[in-house]
Amino acid sequence: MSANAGPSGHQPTATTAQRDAVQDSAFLKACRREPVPHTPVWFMRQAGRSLPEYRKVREGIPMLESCMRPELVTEITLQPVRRHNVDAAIYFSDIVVPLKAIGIALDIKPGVGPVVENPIRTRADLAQLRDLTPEDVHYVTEAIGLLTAELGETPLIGFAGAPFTLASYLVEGGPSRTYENAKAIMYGDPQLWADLLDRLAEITSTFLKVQIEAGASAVQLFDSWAGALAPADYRRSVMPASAKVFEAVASYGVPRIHFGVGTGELLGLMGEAGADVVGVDWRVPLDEAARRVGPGKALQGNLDPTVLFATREAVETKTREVLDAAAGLEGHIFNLGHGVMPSTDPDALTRLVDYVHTRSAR
Ligand code: 1CP
Repeated sequence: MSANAGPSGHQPTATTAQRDAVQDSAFLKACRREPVPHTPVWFMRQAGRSLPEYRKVREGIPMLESCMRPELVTEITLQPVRRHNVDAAIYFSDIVVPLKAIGIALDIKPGVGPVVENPIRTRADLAQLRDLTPEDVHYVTEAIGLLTAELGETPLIGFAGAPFTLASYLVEGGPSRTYENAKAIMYGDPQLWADLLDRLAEITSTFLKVQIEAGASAVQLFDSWAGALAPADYRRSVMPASAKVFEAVASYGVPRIHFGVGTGELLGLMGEAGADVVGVDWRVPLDEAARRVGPGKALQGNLDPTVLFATREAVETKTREVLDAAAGLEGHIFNLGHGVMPSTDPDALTRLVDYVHTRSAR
């Protein structure tokens, strides 16, 4: 336990000195586009997946249940911080946790992903989407209290799924490559679509507020599958709901990161939606991404996650390419262009953090 676990069994919380140190961290400075001692680095999906110590503590515990156990969440979130020396932790949970918390019948199937029992396809189905209250996710507040005390000077990133990506699971009933049912509603019944995304924006806003109020010092909105949309459709049918989420948490003053895969054509709009930091996948070099996003935003990314399967020399060469492309940016947070792949060698990640830190030291 940390030194500041309360005297009489009170839940530990971060001290003022810890909170100041977090604000001074390279990660938050880069998000705010301030000078940094080195380029900060963390990895999407760094918790879980590739780590043997993760598989060990998860043994026999279903994914959604593990998200509801504060001590376990704390341990899993800390594992990559201990092992890799990353500059930020990401809260261990899943984008469908708030949907489960309001009573939607869904499960996360190993090797598949989220599966929804009664997909939402009609106006009557919208009744499944009641408002989320902080009490519905009390375990998140508890876990973040424990975590911020343990993390000390390392910032914690909270996250949520963006309305479109959540809708893709709810409408399709599970993972999809084409989103035909979701797009059928988007094109064919724009009012039902707008109402669905608006409900999801409310739920997502509350979920992020809970995490910020509990101590998360940045948030990331994952619109992982937005790259399936043409810019005009994104602007008309998706961006208003994501903008509503960013606006809902604006007053907290914590950096807001916006990420999607295959979003080269959407980068400008994803910044416009209200993000402070735009996440970029590996398809667009960061200097070009900066031109598309425009001034006033930091960028996060963007090493191809499969590069980690190549030789050490190749990893270093590709990492230098990312750092060089980012050299003129106002703020850069090094990350992969999408999540860590489960079969990645954890030592390759540790070496990568060290390489980015050394190479970018100023
Ligand atoms: O980043 C971290 O280390 C924290 C953990 C985390 C995050 C940020 C998990 C745990 N899920 C997520 C977000 C998430 N979940 C996203 C956005 C990020 C991304 O694009 O990678 C998405 C799209 C999901 C949905 C989801 N949950 C999938 C993808 C399915 C598909 O459509 O291809 C999967 C496989 C899950 C299950 C899941 N979530 C997390 C873990 C460790 C697992 C695997 C659990 C298991 O099978 O036991």
